[in-house]
Amino acid sequence: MDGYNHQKIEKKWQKFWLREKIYEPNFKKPRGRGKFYNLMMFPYPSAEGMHVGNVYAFTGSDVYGRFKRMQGHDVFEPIGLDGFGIHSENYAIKIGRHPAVQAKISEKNFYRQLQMIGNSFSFKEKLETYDPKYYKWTQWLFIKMFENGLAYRKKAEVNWCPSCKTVLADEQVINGQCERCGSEVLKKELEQWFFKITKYAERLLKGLDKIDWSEKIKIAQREWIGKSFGAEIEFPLANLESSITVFTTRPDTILGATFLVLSPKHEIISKLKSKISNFKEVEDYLKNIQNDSKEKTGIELKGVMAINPATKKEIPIWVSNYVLSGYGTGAIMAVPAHDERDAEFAKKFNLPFSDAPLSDKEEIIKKLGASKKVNYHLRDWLISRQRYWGPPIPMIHCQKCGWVPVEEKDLPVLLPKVKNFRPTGTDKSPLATIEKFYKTKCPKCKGEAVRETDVSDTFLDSAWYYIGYLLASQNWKLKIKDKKFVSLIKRWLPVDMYIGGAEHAVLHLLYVRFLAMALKDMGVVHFDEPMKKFRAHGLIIKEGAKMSKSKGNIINPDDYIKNYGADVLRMYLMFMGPFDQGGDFRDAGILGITRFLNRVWNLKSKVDLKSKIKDLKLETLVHKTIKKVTEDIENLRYNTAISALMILVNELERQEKLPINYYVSLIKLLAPFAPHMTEEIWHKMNFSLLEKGRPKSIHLSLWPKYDPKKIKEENFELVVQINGKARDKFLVPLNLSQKEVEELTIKRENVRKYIKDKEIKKIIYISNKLINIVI
Ligand code: ANZ
Ligand code: ZN
Repeated sequence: MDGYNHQKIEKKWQKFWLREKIYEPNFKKPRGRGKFYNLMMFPYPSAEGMHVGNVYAFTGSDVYGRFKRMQGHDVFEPIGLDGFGIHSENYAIKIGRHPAVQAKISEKNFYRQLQMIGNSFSFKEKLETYDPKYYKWTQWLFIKMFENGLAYRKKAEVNWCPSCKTVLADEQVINGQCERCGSEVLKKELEQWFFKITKYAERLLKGLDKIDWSEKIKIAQREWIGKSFGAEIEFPLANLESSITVFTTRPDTILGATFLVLSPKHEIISKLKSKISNFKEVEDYLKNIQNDSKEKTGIELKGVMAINPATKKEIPIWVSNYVLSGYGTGAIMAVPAHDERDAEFAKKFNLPFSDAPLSDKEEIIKKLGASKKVNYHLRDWLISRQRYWGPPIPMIHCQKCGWVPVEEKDLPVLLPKVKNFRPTGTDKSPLATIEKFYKTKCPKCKGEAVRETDVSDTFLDSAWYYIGYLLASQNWKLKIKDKKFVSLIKRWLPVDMYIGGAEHAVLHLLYVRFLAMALKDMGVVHFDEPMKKFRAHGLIIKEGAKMSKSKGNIINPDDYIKNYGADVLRMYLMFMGPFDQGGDFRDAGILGITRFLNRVWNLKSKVDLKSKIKDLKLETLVHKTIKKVTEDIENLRYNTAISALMILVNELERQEKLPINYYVSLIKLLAPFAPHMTEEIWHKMNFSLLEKGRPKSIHLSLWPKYDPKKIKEENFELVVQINGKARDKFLVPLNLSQKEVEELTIKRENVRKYIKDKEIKKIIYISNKLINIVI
């Protein structure tokens, strides 16, 4: 570009924005049209630095934030690092550097890159989850959860990743594999800390109806919560006083229930010990059971029978690994004729099928005296991790007083810097080997006590960081419960727009909602839903292939920014496709964007202050472009917004002289995508003189408005006749197909009330004029 040195110019404006605090909101009194909290999922700082996928997500979020700012909102767009956790720690282990040392190195690199991409971040409020100032509050939250009965310990069969050497929450096991490292996850029986997310199952489900979130995320959460309606039915045991209760969603199939199946953990098994004739074999089976085995195994409890309460017939009782202990009652009635899993099991063990008819659902429940029952698949959130790189769980165990939380004045419980930070592979974290750390006094009785040595799940760090940024805005001087802070929360939360990856659907995005609900019940926040709007972004591939180190096709954003500039990279990324769908990164596309920005830059030489040309066609195009870009950005259709700008530039280039306001509109519409170049033009051309308040930055100037009168309507008034009588008329875009016009017409209430359920015999359409429906 003529006289455009992107390396120099981009740096210059980045410094200017910081120095002039262009992107720092007024926390006390939001300006203009009020606050707009524009949040993007913060990255975990991998050592390789920022991935182009991060740049893509962050740019997409930033375009929206810049747009809102120019629409007059006081935008808060913070950034930080989700630096605690297994991922960062695994990398540190791999290269043999202490995670705390590595964190500082990655941090520096990340902030350098985050600076380079030219986002309108409020850098003053940045935070890192491994900063004691931050995790003090992560620990405080844990204690609040404990005090409110939402954190508890239980012994349970939990997921164990043999490679990460720690337990994992259910959400962190994807198709039986560790979400972090991909290893096959095993089961282990351990006593651990859990958060009672199940208490909020119904609220988490209901809340989905009132938030504006990507539909796929809502679907995933609904499925994960897994509400099902059914009944608990009692099956008496033959010749015994006891019974087995099953949970079924199909009580209507009960006539076909030919046997019962218990989970291997079912307590009745040991209670029936003296009645079970093959108890020794049963015990052997239970001992050797492979929980992670995909194959259905099982054994019959011989010597005992259950009675089907509907048929009164005696049916056998089996134990099998396909019945889960944590769901329903841990016992099922097997209906091989209607249930595939039961059928598979029945075939394998030669158990009877029955072709009995279905019963009436409601009636059978009444007749059997069974109770209706709602179940959720959601399990409590396993919070403990047997790892080093996380916030120590702030609990103390005392022989006399049991579990006692650390006192608030003693927070944070600092993570000690230890040489041997590697996971031990036992069910204890490395902190359990450090006497100086775990030996302590009981806060209650002052007697000898020991600290919890596990750390908490990284997902707890990220479940409240949107509040953390507000703590950072007050230099960490306020406490969460301070009146002043509570009013800051009221002023700035919930988050208005949240953008991030869909892979977090039932992880972070579920936890963050749960924690907000818990905090609301504790009186800390005033909302149930922390993010009013969430949009998932798409993913980027390179020349048709997934990016990976082994393929050597990783895109390093640094190189592109250096060679082409952040503006070009940003704009290219946004132009690749609809933001929610990602796209295919091709170098050839980069050159197209470079040329385009070049043309915008060169156009400024045609700007004429005195130009009086009145070109109606051009004026219409400018107004239409404003309308289109405005609507497209609002809906994250950045690619089509950019296309519209390209069309406008083509037209503007044809002019000999350019009216100044057309050019100003163009660069304003372009500003969210190419923030540096447009800022340079804004200053070079002194455009601030044209605007009230003389904004110091194009990014504080006002978004262009279009005049609806100047956009010639491309509609016509369609006359609707029914059996030849005019019954309705409405505006329809010109040149639709007959089918499209028919569809619009049939939907009209005015039309429907005539048609009702009568058959349509014929439709006659006179293009761009009239439609006649014959009934
Ligand atoms: C008889 C039946 C007949 C069933 C039929 C289904 C279909 P949801 O809640 O939708 O996942 N079930 C109940 N508890 C179970 C457990 N602990 N482990 C494994 N399976 C269990 O499905 C509930 C259904 O899953 C229940 O309804 C039960 O099988 C089974 F044609 O009962 B059904
Ligand atoms: Zn004590």
